[in-house]
Parts: sequence; C-alpha cells; structure tokens
Amino acid sequence: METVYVVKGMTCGHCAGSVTSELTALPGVEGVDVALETGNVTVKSAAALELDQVRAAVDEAGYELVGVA
Ligand SMILES: [Cu+2]
Repeated sequence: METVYVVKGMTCGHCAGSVTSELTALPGVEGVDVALETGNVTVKSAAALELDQVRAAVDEAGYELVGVA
C-alpha cells in the first residue's frame, strides 16, 4: 500500500535524504519518495504504519509531520 504524508520544513536534497533514510528504517517500509515542492512523502509499505512511528521518524530527521494527504 501507499500512504502520502505531509512533512514541513524540507528544503533540499539533503533534507529529503534524511527523511528517506529515517522512514526506510521503519519495519515494513518498502519505499519512500519525497516531493520537495509539496512536502509530500509517499511511503510504500506492506501494511499500514502507525502514525506515531512515522511522526517519530520524521521528527528524528529534524522535520515535522503535518498529517496524511
Ligand atoms: Cu535541506
């Protein structure tokens, strides 16, 4: 399945890379795609992810999870 999360504060490829690596480390995540222009982060996973886990991973990268698109 794919879920699109909205993340605030990413401005460049480095930001996108930090978020991607934190999210990729979550159990069950199969792919992460960041659209910098919108802040949309598309996550592919086998099963639904816990929003709290996704928020913690985004926070760990230094950004803010605004919600689900
Ligand atoms: Cu950056």
